[in-house]
Amino acid sequence: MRVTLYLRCRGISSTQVELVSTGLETDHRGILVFTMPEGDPETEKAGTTDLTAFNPEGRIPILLLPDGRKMTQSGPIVDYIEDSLPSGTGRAMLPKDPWLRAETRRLMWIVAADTQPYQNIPFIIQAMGEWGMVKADPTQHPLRLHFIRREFGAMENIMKICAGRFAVGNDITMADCFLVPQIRNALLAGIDISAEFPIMSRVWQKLITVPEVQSVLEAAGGIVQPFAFDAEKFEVYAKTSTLESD
Ligand SMILES: N[C@@H](CCC(=O)N[C@@H](CS)C(=O)NCC(=O)O)C(=O)O
Repeated sequence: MRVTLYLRCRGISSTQVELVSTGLETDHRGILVFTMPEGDPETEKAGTTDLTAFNPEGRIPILLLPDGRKMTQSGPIVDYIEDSLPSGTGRAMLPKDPWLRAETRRLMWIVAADTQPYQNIPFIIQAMGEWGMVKADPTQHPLRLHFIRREFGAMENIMKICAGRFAVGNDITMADCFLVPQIRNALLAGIDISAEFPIMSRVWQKLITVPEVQSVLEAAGGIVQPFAFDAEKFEVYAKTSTLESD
């Protein structure tokens, strides 16, 4: 979603960067596993739907270039696209001022490196099933709530200084593209961002009026992340799992 928001807000057309949805399966734990879509020409070329043929980490997003090169990680992907575009065209997604560019990237890194990995639901499911972590609804697990609140608190303090109508200043930036999915994820966890993080909440209220953001959110199932895991499989896995892991 970070990359999709960037593409849409930057005004990049589907002839420049085509978005391809992954296939989806659940594993024995009930965790979603992304695969390359059946029937896609790139899947056919690779001869497998296994995502690790495209990204050794087995994660999305993946940027595939016409010459076959593949880039992963949302930050490097948006940086690469941004650096490849003729400058001065379309909506700028990074401030001109070097300090504010650093502020933008600071927020992006806090989301991508310090928030998302620690509140990741597949990780929480595995930790409950295999490593004896306290059991709770994975979407509202205390570990998840702790790390979202810790990092949102930090971003709130940073945004006291750098936010305007958007996360950094008065124009939408890449930082907003990273914040939107993380806020939606916090809403799934039941966190009341208007009560706890008023500046972030003000920026969020503005973001959801931006037509490009609205259409990405609509296509992704709404303002609150509709996370799905296979609860039945998870129950069985959590009861019977041993220390064996994959
Ligand atoms: N740091 C990576 C995170 C990528 C990531 O965790 N993607 C999730 C989907 S939003 C994924 O592919 N999860 C599958 C898995 O963990 O196996 C980035 O910013 O691109």
